[in-house]
Amino acid sequence: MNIIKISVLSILILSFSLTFLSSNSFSQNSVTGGLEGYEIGVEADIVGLQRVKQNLVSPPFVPDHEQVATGEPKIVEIEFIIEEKEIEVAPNAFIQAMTFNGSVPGPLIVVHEGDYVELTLINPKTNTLQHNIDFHASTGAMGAGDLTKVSPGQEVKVRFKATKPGVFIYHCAPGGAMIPWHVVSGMNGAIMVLPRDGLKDEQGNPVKYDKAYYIGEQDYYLPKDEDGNYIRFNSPLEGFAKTLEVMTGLIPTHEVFNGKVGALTGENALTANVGETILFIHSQANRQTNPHLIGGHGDLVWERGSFNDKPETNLETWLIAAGSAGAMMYTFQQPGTYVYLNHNLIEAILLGAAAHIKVDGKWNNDLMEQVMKPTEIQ
Ligand SMILES: [Cu+2]
Repeated sequence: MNIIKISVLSILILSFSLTFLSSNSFSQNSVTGGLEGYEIGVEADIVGLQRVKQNLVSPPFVPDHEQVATGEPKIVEIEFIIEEKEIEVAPNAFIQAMTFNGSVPGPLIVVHEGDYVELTLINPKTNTLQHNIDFHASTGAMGAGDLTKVSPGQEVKVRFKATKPGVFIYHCAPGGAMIPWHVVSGMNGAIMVLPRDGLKDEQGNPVKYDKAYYIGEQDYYLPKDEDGNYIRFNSPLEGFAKTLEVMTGLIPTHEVFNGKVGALTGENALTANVGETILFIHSQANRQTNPHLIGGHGDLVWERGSFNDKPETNLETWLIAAGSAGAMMYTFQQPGTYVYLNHNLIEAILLGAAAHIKVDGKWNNDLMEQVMKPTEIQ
C-alpha cells in the first residue's frame, strides 16, 4: 500500500514538474505565432476571409450549419470556457469533472474542409488546474496542445486550418499523468469537418441528413471507500491519487453517453420520424467502443471518421477506435423506441453506454409483423 502511495505521489510530483517546466517554456508570447524555436516558412493565407462566430450548443445537439458550403472558406470563431464542476454520474456517484463549456463531452464544432477554426480558450481564475487542447483535426504542435496551455486566470487564442474532412476528437492534454486524468474527467469532444460539397454515399452520390446528433462516450474511474461507496471529493486534485489507482486498473466504473447514466434515455431520448435520415457522430477519446442501433442498421458508416473514404454500408455494429470519432447515417423505417448502444452489453446495460431514439410514424407490416401474439402452446 505504501509503495502504491509513494509511486502515485512521485507521478503527481513528476507531472506537476513537467507541467511547470512546459508552461514556462511556452507561456511567453511567441514572436512568431508558430511553435517556439522554429522559423516561419509559410504565413497564414487568411487575408480577406469572412469571419463567422459559431454558436456552440450542448451535446447531443449540433450547431446550425450548412451541409454544402457556400462561398469561400471562412474563419470560424469558437469560444471554449473551461469549467471544473461536480457532476453526478449516477445516483450517489459524483465526479469533480473537467469540461469544455460545462458539458461532457464538450460541444461539437462543425466546419468545412479549408475553413479555419479560431479558438479562444479561457481558463477562469476560479479553476484550479492548467489545461489546454489537442485537436486531432489539426496539424503540428501536439494538435495545438503546445500553443494552448493556460493556467487559471489566463486565456489563449489559436487558429488552425481544417485540411482533412471527417470527424475528429479534441481533448485536454496538459502533460504526464494529467493527460489521461483530464480526458477521463470529461475533457474531450469532437469536431466535424464536412467536405465543401457535402457527404457522399459509397457510389459517390451526394447524401443529406435531416438531423444530426452528437454522442460522446465517456469512461469514468470513480474510487470507492472501504464500505464500497463512491468517494465524493471537494476538488479535482483531492481525487487525483485515488482516481489514478482505479484508472491504472483499466476497468471503468461507469461507461456513459453524454456525461451521465441516462443522459439520453427515457425523457432525454433523441427523436426522429419515420423517413428521416439521421447522422450520428460518436466519439470516444480514451477507449474503443462498438456502436449498434437495435432494430436498425448503419446504412452508411464512416467507421474511421474520414469523409475522404467511401462509407461502409449496412453495418450491424461498427468500431470506434480509442481516441477517435466515427459517423453513421440511418433512415428510420419503423416507429418505436430504438436503443443505440455500445454493443459490449455489459458496458451498455450495466455501466450506462446506451441512448434511446423515439421515432414517430406509421408501422410497416411488410418489414415486420407479429403473426401470432404470445399464446398458450397448442
Ligand atoms: Cu484539462
